[in-house]
Amino acid sequence: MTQSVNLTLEDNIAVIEIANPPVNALSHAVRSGLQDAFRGIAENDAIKAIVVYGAGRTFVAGADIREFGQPPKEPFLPELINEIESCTRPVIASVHGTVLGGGLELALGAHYRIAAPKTKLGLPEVSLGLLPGAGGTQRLPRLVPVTKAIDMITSGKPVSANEALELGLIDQISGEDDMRAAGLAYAKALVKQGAGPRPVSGLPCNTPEDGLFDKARATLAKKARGQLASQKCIDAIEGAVNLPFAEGLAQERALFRALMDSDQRAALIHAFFSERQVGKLPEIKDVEPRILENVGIIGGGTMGSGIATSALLAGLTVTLIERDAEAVAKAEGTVSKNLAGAVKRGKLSQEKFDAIMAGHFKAGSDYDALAEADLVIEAVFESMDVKKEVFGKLDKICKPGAVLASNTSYLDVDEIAEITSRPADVIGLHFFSPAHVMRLLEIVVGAKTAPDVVATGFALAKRLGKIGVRAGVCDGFIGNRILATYRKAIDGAVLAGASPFDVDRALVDFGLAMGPFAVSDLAGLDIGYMTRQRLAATRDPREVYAEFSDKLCEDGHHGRKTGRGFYDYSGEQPVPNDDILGYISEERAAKGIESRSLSDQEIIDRYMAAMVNEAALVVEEGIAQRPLDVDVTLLNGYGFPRWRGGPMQYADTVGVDKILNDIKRFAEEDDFLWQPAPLLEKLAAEGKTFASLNA
Ligand code: 3H9
Repeated sequence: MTQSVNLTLEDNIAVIEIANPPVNALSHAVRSGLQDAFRGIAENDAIKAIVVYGAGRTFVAGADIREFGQPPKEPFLPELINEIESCTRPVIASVHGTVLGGGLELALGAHYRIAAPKTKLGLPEVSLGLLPGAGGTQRLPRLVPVTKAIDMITSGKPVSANEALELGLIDQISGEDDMRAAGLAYAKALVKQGAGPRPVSGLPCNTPEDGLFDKARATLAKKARGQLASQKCIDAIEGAVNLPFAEGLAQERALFRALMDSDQRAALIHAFFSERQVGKLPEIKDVEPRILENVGIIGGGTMGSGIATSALLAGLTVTLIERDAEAVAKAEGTVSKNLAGAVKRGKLSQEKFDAIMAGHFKAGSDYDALAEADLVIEAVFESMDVKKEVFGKLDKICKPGAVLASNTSYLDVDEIAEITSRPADVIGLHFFSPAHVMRLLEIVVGAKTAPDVVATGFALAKRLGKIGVRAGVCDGFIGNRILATYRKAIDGAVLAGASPFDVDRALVDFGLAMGPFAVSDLAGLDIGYMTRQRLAATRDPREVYAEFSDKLCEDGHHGRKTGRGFYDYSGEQPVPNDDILGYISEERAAKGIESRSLSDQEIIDRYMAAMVNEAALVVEEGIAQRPLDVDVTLLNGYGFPRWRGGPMQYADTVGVDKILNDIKRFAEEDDFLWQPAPLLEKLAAEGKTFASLNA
């Protein structure tokens, strides 16, 4: 046995504790320890039953993901679980916390299951590009209806202890949280009843409704577009229904191994660890964040109201400031509507909603109400003059130590900070719309921002359930700066001969949630227009500037909000606005460009090369601390397909040298836009990956 597995005996019951903090993952040491424990038990006839439980905050949250990608070491989990299931005395899994993946599979290999009331049980492997590979796809549909097994395995979403009990996934909910004691009491009762082993593998598989698998495959082809794992999950579950247990298990294993070798698995696990790594910065290690209870928000438009909603849902007190009574009423209405939506979706109780509206949320037009705020987030019109006016006022009113934040998405946070007498307290907090839904928060650190203000930004992100990414000051920070460049590349593809609709389709097929032109319509074409106007004076004359978006905007078409942009929204479904093709061909003619046909692959290559190249500059300049910060930003704020892991992971997957060669190829057409980033050239020359810079 190992230190991470401890065996004790009590009244002829063997009690096995798994102690591998933080989440009792089934590392090699844990698997070996469990095997030793069960082999010892097999030789001791005096033992009447076995209880397995987890020390600390949870039972087992799965296989040890850190071991993935390394050569597997025996004992392998599927065989170990089979060995446990074949134990001749009853085995009881006494579980609490998050019983996930291999953890639930281990519990399914036990003969009886008892859970603490707040336990969550699930098989989230699909979100790591895998399927449950230790019997989960075979044992689960033997206990719960096949539809439910499909739902749990392909969504990865856990069920509550109550639902698990109703489904027959567990046998009991314990009356106490001490799972050693609860497991022992259950074991003693079973021994007293003379209950024997009850292997799930010996049960017949539940029978699915006709056509269930085909229906599930078709649904997932849309819902989980491009993802390998969800389709393979269905194959494995179908095996549970059609094959004897051992054969189904062998098929599950083969499917699991194939997924383990896939780029999607590597990308999704990269995303998992990057999101946990992104907030770990030397700058804030051991730095206490400032107190954060009362939040002030200036501006009650879509963004300000969204931020207010997010803060209120996290239990913070919010004071929102708007210009006049009419704007105040409008903002109150938006926040209340957002919160009512949360009640409807079961994210907020009606009592909490009432309490928020009665006391935790105030809106008015007097800045003095912000005197006691711990943090004020400005979300007013994106203009430096307007922002400076707001920060001048905040400087006079806010208490010493209050954090003063701007939600600007492009502007110079240092310039804003300098208007105040306390630049160390000023930070950028760039939320993404809708702010109560989107998970990304860019935390923009100015030249003088104090470390505890940075730590407060990260503490806020955590409190709001968001992922905070540290960004440096530049036009557009990490995300919008990269977006501006890849947007130029695809505008270039359109000028060269593709239509905006070709571009959107190719990139949606590549895995983006929406095509970039459809996204512009959603955001409002006037937003990008204003940014381009702001930067017009500094534009390099060598840039081939695409004008068709500006023309559309100047003609009054601002996208969805005006009913027309790149697409026409007057019908039930958006349809391409073919008028745009006229603007584009006029522009091509004026610029002397002969239109040619571009393959989908070329569109994707241009898009990705521009994204990776700008990202390399962003990393090189320290705007993003590491490549992983770029990946987390693009994954959580820009609809980049999670199963591709982000642009830097993508570059590592296809090869940094391939991206560099693409850039050189495109430079033959436009050598101003396509200038390789020195970091990209260096990595390619040294045969290194972006991931090598993450450590
Ligand atoms: C599987 O089981 C395959 C099997 O079917 C077949 C095998 C043959 N391994 O998220 P947190 C670390 S696939 C290693 O911040 P929370 C995590 O990196 C697995 N490490 O806490 C972090 O480390 P650090 C299926 C893991 O309370 C620390 O634990 N299971 C693992 O917000 C705390 O994590 C899953 O997919 C792991 N399995 O959330 C579950 N899990 O402190 C994945 C976590 O150094 N895990 N760590 O940054 C989760 O969903 C969440 O971590 C959990 C806790 C809900 C458990």
